[in-house]
Amino acid sequence: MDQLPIDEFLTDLCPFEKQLDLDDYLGEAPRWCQGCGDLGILTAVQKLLRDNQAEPTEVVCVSGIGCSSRFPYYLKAFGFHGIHGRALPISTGVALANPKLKVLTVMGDGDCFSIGAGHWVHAIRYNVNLLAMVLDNEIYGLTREQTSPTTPLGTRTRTTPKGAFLPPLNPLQLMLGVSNLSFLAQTATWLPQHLLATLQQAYRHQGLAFVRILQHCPVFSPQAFGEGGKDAELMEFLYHVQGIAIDPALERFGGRREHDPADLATAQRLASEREREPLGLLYQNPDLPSYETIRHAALAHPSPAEKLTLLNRRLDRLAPEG
Ligand SMILES: Cc1ncc(C[n+]2csc(CCOP(=O)(O)OP(=O)(O)O)c2C)c(N)n1
Ligand code: SF4
Repeated sequence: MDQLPIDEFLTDLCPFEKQLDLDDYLGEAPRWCQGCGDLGILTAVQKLLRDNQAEPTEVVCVSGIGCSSRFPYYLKAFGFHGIHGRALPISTGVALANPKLKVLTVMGDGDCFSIGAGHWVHAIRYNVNLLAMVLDNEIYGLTREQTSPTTPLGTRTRTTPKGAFLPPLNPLQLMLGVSNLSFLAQTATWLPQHLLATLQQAYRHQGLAFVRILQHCPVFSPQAFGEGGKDAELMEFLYHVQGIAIDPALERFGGRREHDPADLATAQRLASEREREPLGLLYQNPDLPSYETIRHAALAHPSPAEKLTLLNRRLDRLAPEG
């Protein structure tokens, strides 16, 4: 009798024991520019899925339009390369249609904070189960260097050759003012360990976990964020037992400040100061129910009085007219 090779025999015995590794999440070869921070984010997301042993068939990556929005091609999972500014409503639909899927939303700063701003605010309020990432390079990359909502005042771009006229939007401050915010963190592409640790915490969160990732774009905004983290004076790591762990090796990239992520008022103050970019978990409320939880609870468990009303309505339909 032929013998099964040992690997096949073990897989037959326990089909769910196969360990997923990084290769299982590799999609097409990325076509981002050399040195683009998006490459590091892709690696971090692949490690995140590997560490959580997420089946690629149970992950959906949804994006808008932009350099950053090419993400779904490069990640092996289900993908939806959507419409500029519309990644969040598409993601909301996916998450509500099948709550078992892990939904990863990828947007650029123009995508989310400009054309998608209305969706951005309401997605936060709805608190659907999503991991939403904004890859913020302070410029429109794909369309080659137009001013975005986060472009600093005075920056020369193709749309403002004499320098941006308006002070930039402060996305952290805005989000910390939206009712029902449940998770907000900030990290950066030149800090791979911090980036992965932040995504891990966001992945575990129930509700909308929003992560703004300061993204180095060496082509159109090389000067942004102190030339991609070179100026440690501009950055400050937030630490707390409930927050994101900080490797001591990171200290040369910025200062440190203790911050309790349950403290909304201090998070709002930190976000508005703007002297230094806070890196870490700004705010988390694990007790806020997600929209799915609220809706499914309402549908699945009508109260006795609601059941009686529903029953009476059905019986009324059967009653003869007149
Ligand atoms: C409705 C619509 N308006 C405008 C565009 C043109 N457009 C495509 S990408 C983009 C901006 C991309 O910048 P950002 O969102 O910051 O992403 P990045 O390319 O920097 O990753 C614009 C204006 C479009 N595709 N669709
Ligand atoms: S233009 Fe900038 S954001 Fe776009 S791929 Fe190149 S480096 Fe990345």
